[in-house]
Amino acid sequence: MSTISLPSVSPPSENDLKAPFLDHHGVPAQFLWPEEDTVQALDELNAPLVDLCGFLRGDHELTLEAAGAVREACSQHGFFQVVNHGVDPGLIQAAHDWIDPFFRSPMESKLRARKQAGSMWGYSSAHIGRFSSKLPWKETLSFGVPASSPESVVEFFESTLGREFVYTGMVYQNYCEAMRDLSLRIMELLAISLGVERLHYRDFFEEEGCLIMRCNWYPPCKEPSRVLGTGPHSDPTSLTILHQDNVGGLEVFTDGKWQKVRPRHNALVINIGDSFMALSNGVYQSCLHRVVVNEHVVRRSLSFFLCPPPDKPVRPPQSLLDGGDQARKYPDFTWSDFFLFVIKYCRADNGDTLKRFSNWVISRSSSRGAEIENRSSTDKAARTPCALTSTN
Ligand SMILES: O=C(O)CCC(=O)C(=O)O
Repeated sequence: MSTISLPSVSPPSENDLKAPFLDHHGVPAQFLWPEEDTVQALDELNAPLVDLCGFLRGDHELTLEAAGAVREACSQHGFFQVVNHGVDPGLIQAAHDWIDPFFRSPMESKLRARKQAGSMWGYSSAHIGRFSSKLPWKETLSFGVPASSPESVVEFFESTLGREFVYTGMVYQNYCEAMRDLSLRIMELLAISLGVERLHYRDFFEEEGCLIMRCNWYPPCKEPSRVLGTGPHSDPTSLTILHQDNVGGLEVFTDGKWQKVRPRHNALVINIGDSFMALSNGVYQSCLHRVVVNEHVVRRSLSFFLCPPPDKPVRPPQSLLDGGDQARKYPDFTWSDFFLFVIKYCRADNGDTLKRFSNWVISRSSSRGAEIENRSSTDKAARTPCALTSTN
């Protein structure tokens, strides 16, 4: 990917912009969550703040120290935060500031970028159209970044939102580039922490790994205790790098309860995703998290997802399989099949996505002999064990 040198321009100020979603009063029934899902978190998560400075400059002792902290956190809950990560704080701020005008623009403008049926890219409000209950109290803008054509980020903004968003596209191209570099370095640290050859995971992701970017916008809600901004889920992807603003709301489930993640402006949140859990043969946990909403102010976050190459088998390195293939926790699968499973047939916030997908792969291979080949949606819908229903 190539970094664009950005001219210095100020984003529109908050006063210049209107926020239609903010006019919401009462909560429509589709947004209400069962009581057991909205149990309040009381404690703050005591997760390590991993200082990457020594690792990034090649200091052996400090790298081992960081790897130790990562191992402990990832074995327990798959969550840690990094500081001194090398990403320009000005770029992170610009990514927040330049997406505000989009979310604050009138709904008709946002709908120009609406996700089309069958696509994951574009604007979505509360997954309406996809699900009809337990809707998340949020709006999102998502796009994919093919490693082979990073300039497609600018193209995406221009073609879906218009010429006035070209600069925003340039900011996001640079942001995704910085996140990609950092995610690959973190793959090295994860390998060290697992005792795997240092470049093993980096090499797996570097050439053809897919990148996904999602900007999250959580409007204030008059009844925050009955809704969720994002329901409990683990990310199906491999690694998430998230920056949350200072409002707070991200929570992680660990030690049998929900725990709050205190926002830290200079830190980036790292979540292990389901497909990395499979790549570590279950040694590392994918992070179960959710987002609660605020009664008074908008909350914003930026999620960057590193995903496996679409068609390479997702399988752990031999060094993590002491007991040979019997020690395998999950079957081989490809990211394209897992992704399809998640977006078409399954609600990630129904829990245990990787297990359900693995069971499906195993039952399919025993009955039909491995790989999913026919990609016609009707055929897939007939074969899947967790088809979308009206209650999803
Ligand atoms: O907004 C957040 O803090 C988390 C967002 C999230 O879980 C996601 O984008 O999958």
